[in-house]
Amino acid sequence: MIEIARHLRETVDRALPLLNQVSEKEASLKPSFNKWSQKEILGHLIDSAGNNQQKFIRLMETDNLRFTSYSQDFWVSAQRYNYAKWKDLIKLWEYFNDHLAHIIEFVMPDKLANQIYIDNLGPYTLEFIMKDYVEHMKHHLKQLLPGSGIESKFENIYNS
Ligand code: NI
Repeated sequence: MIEIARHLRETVDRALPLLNQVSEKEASLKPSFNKWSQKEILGHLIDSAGNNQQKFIRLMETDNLRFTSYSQDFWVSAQRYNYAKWKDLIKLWEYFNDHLAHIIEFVMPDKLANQIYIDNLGPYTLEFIMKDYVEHMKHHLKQLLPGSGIESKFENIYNS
C-alpha cells in the first residue's frame, strides 16, 4: 500500500503545476451546458475524496459494508463549484489527497480484504477500493489536463 500512496502523491504532484497554469476564466468554461467545466471536474474529484475517506474508514471498521452511490451531477451543481475560486479548489484537492495518501500508507494490513457492496455492485475489497480511487482520479485528470501524459491503468467502477 506504500506503493499506492506514493503513486497517489506522484499523481497529485504531477498535476499541480499544470492545474495552476489554468486561468480562473478558463477553468470556469463549460464545453456545453451539460458538460463539466475544469472547476466542476476538480470539484467532482473533491467529492470523490470525501466519499472515499468514508469508504476507507468505514471499511476498516467492518468487514462487510453496504454503501450507496451518490448522484455526481447533483453534488457538483449543488455545491456551485463553478462559482468557487480555482486556486481554493486546487488547495482543497491537494490537501485532501495528502491526507488520503496518509490513510492509504498506514492502513491496517489485516483490513485490506474487507468487503464493500456499492448499491448492488460488489463485493470489492478495501485494497481494490484504494487502488480504484487513484485510477478514477487519473481518469478525470486525463480529461482535465489533456497532454499531461497522465493515463488511467485499469477499468474502474466509475462510482468513486
Ligand atoms: Ni468520476
